[in-house]
Amino acid sequence: MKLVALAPAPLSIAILLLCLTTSSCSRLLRLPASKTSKSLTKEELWFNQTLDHFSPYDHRLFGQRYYEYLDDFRTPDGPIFLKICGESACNGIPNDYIGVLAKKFGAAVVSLEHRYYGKSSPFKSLTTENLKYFSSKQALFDLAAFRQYYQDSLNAKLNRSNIDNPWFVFGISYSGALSAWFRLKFPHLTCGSLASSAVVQAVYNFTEFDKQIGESAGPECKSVLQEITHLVDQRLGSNEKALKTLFGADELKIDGDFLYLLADAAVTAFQYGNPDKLCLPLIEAKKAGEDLVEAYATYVQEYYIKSLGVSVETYNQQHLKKTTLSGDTADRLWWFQVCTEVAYFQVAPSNDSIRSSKIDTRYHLDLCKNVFGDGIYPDVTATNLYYGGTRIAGSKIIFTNGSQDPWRHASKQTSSPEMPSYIITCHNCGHGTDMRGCPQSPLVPEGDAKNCSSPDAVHKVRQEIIAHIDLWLSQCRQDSGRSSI
Ligand SMILES: *[C@@H]1O[C@H](CO)[C@@H](O)[C@H](O)[C@H]1NC(C)=O
Ligand SMILES: *[C@@H]1O[C@H](CO)[C@@H](O)[C@H](O)[C@H]1NC(C)=O
Ligand SMILES: *[C@@H]1O[C@H](CO)[C@@H](O)[C@H](O)[C@H]1NC(C)=O
Ligand SMILES: *[C@@H]1O[C@H](CO)[C@@H](O)[C@H](O)[C@H]1NC(C)=O
Ligand SMILES: *[C@@H]1O[C@H](CO)[C@@H](O)[C@H](O)[C@H]1NC(C)=O
Ligand SMILES: CC(=O)N[C@H]1CO[C@H](CO)[C@@H](O)[C@@H]1O
Repeated sequence: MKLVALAPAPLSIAILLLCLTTSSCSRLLRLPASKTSKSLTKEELWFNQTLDHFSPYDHRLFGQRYYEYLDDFRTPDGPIFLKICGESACNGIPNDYIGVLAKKFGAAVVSLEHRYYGKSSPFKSLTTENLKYFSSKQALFDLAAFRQYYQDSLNAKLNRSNIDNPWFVFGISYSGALSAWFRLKFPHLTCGSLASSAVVQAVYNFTEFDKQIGESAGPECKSVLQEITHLVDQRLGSNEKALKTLFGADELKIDGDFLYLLADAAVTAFQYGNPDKLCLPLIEAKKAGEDLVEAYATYVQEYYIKSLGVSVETYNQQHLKKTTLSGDTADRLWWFQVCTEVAYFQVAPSNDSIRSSKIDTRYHLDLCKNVFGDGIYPDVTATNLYYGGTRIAGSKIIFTNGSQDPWRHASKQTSSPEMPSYIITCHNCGHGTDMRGCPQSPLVPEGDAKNCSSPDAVHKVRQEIIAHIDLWLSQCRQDSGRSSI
């Protein structure tokens, strides 16, 4: 399963910008965004970014896309919230709980597209050779450079220099890890960090992922899912063609790709807060003595493919090999990050697994080699050496996780001084529930939590988030007050 990269739902309401140059308006007039709007802004802005932050000889630049949302900004000294974009095209600033926080704190919200994703590709072709500047380390440096650029341009508009607004960084999932790592590596550039469902620990054989699916499903649903896996493995041996056709997945010639699609389709229900969409019909089918593989195919086709809009092609290694910029490049790009830095190989545990045992370490390594070439495999030890994994030695970072989310086992789930960690526990609390509410697919505006099975569990953690942002922003203001005297 990918991380949070759900295809953003089509945006129904475009926000009309009246303020063409921000310098010309102090309180930044804009049409009020509709309450049901799914994004705060979609107006893209551009910034010239350094291609290689780690070479003194290479001065090439590339265009990086970003967004700003200033409706609630308390000029001139309100905080600036840097919402980090992760492993997908960044088509705007989604109107999740950050919109509520911006209003509360009088904050500006800015968001930078991750290098290589969406329109921020430095190259016209994504060959393995061209991906050599594609890493979380470069991405963190991008954020630091952008933060400086944005502060300077804001100061220029406000006719001042050498003044810093208090900054705070936010991210969910991989960008949640970037949010924690940004505070770790550049503590002077942000007052604090919210790291929501932040996968800070690179994991090679990520067997806990599948195990969590079993726990999130509960015994009854789990056993049906295991029975389906068993039947699928059998039919793959006896009648492969009919089986793949049943799932609309004829194009997946490599069995591992096909089995990965089937595993992911189930994962999605738990990761994004829709467990009943999967489990209720399967348990019904089991009770009625119906063909379980057919019942599962209905779920995959009707829900995963049609309703969520996930494309079968996503799993096809032939598709992952495409280096052109046309279409959605995020699949290839995320696999590159998996295959070089973070792994999170979702291999079947040796005992009691939900997914097919054919989804093993070898499958993942073969994929990395087939898609990117010889010598491409993830060095998770180096990644954890660089960032510290769950032993990250940061400060002023809030970690949050959803109880049903398989990714939480790559996150920091225990509190330590200066780094509180919260688990939001409820039946449909998944990936990024604190920011996104329930369910997260489709995205609910302002991260509405009322359809979480325990809205109260979400509210409690949100109160903690607000308290920490408040405290750390005020400490930051005191410090900068002192240093400027
Ligand atoms: C980025 O660089 C291009 C080419 O040098 C230049 O035309 C453009 O104005 C620059 N953009 C910004 C935002 O600095
Ligand atoms: C900034 O300073 C310039 C030159 O002193 C002045 O013309 C301009 O009106 C000022 N702008 C603002 C927003 O104060
Ligand atoms: C991952 O699992 C494979 C297959 O079970 C095993 O050979 C390998 O040693 C494991 N690697 C790590 C780092 O745990
Ligand atoms: C395998 O899983 C089953 C079901 O959870 C459990 O009862 C059994 O003890 C496990 N066996 C081993 C060797 O861990
Ligand atoms: C909450 O659930 C109700 C009933 O299923 C549904 O009508 C409503 O649209 C949901 N609201 C949100 C914000 O998802
Ligand atoms: C802070 C917190 O809630 N920590 C809990 C996170 O979840 C693990 C189990 O997965 C518990 O052991 C921790 O107490």
